[in-house]
Amino acid sequence: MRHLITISLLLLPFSLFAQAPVKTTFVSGTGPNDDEGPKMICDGRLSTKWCIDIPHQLPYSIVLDAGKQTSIAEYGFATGDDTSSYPDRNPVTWRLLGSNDKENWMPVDDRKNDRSLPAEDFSEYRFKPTAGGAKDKFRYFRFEFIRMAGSTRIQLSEINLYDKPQTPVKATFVKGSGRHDKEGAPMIADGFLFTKWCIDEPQEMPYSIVLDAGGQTPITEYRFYTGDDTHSYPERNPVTWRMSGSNDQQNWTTLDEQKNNRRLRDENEQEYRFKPATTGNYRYYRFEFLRMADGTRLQLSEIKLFK
Ligand SMILES: [Ca+2]
Repeated sequence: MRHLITISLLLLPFSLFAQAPVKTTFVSGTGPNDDEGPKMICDGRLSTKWCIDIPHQLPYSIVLDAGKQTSIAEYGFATGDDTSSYPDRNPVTWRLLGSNDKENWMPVDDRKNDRSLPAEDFSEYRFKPTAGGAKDKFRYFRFEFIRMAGSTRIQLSEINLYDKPQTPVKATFVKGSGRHDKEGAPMIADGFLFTKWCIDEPQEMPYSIVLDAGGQTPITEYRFYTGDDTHSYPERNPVTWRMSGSNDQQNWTTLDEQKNNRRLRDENEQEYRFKPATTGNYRYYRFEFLRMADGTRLQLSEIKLFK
């Protein structure tokens, strides 16, 4: 119980700072209106989900009403309550269309075989639309889900529309493990994906990096970017790490812990997004890498923080 109270107190700043989605109402969607029906996709609760498997009705659709004409900077899919057990229900191919009359639809985004959604429960992942109508204003938005990762069953707990993009935090390098040579720790926050931090110094493990957010800033998302040659030199991605926050660089509070997380693939300069389990008002952020896919060699090209 005490643990629960601590967690909810830590989560409190999140609700104050996290960006609110555009208020949408449900118009129509594929599937029966039961307790795992399409209406669950925009009821504002992660604890309810849309979960259907009706192959003859593919592509599955969801139509949302934004209430007024709005351009969408990003949209977010939130995974279900048991996606870690059933990751094959994540959509991989879909379209987003916009309309002002529900008859004429313009393409807003188009994704083919996009495997960004993590095999994690209650995790929101955002997409930036890039199709022809991405910058146009629409009142109605229709999602068409064409293919899922492993089956015809889809599940998502929420779809959120955002009129502003998530805000990156300008973080500067403070210190890190290893020599500060051309593949040294400072390369993790120089803004370039073609420069990387690459280290294999087992005696210095866990490897750590400290970033300065410039002022007390609650972080709601962090992103790892794989190296420029991770495909040729696989198994250097981290699998076990810890993120902590501090205001004096001496007292650190753990914000996120990942154990044996194999989400990072052996591909070059790929982005992976993580939501810390908790957030707080900290200026300094430390990442400690305890284990890599194949032992002790780590490489990452960037770490970015978002508020
Ligand atoms: Ca870099």
